Amino acid sequence: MEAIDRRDFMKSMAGAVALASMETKSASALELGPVFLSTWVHGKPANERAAEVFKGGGSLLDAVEKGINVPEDDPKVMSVGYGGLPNEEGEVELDAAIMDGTRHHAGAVCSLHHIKNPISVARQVLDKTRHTTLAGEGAFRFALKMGFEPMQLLTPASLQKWLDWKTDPQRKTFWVTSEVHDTIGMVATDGKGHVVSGCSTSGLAWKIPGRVGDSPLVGCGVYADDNVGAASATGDGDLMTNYCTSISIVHNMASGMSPQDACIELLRHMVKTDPNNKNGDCCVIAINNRGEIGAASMKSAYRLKYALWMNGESKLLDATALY
Ligand code: SD4
Repeated sequence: MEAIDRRDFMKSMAGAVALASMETKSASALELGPVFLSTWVHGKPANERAAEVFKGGGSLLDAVEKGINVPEDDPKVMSVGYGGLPNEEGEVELDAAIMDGTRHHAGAVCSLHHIKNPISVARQVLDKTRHTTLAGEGAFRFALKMGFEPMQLLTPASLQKWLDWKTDPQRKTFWVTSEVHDTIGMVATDGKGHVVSGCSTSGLAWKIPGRVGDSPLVGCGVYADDNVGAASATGDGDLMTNYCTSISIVHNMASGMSPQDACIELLRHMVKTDPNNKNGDCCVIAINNRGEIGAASMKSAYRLKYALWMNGESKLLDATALY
């Protein structure tokens, strides 16, 4: 019998182990399938569209982009895209970002006007440029160059709301109502370890022109890293930007926490640094690269309803609230 060289033996063992782990990985990937997790009630049709695009052969980025287009196109959703509530001068300014966990790269647009699908413009920034973020007039001109049609984003309903606000002597400048929800954040996996995060919003109603919230900022409204997972956020972006919520959650997951614990830990940290943050409108969602999910709100008075699409089932659920 031929003597087995120790090195050859070790090599073939390593090969067998690698093969076995590949088989395990593909078996669990087959079981898992894609997962889409989005913020608020309008996240449900967005997830359903995303799942449809993915099943039809689109990439995970295509799926998240097209899913987010659904509330952007819907004038009844008054916090995203067409029909989103305007800034204090009555102009709709949109923010969006999309991040690819494989390339570890995002595309983003801030204060974009007259274009109803900022997430698709952000996707073009990601795919067609070496930049990450375009803002204001530059973002608008870029969108025109990419073939997007300019349009009036105010609807009769959003114009009326702005007029009501404008003529109210008691009006507040930074105001998120508890009824008109809100930014769409979506995190997703293909079930094989790839993750994407996307976010699109008209921002806080009646904001000061030029104000940029957390949604289009990498690490705040979006973060995705295939090595760990992805996160997104909705709520008071002026507060949450200071905590880089999405990257903090992904880092919490990288240290071994489940997505749910990672979300809670971020909110706890916010309160530890300033107890007043207990009153903040803060909601977060997360997914890891194994398809486990998390969703949490700071307070029950601003509790996140989130949408989950998994195994062909589309659901709406209430997130845990810390206070
Ligand atoms: C912003 N985070 O512009 C967004 C708005 C939002 O729930 O999500 N509202 O601050």
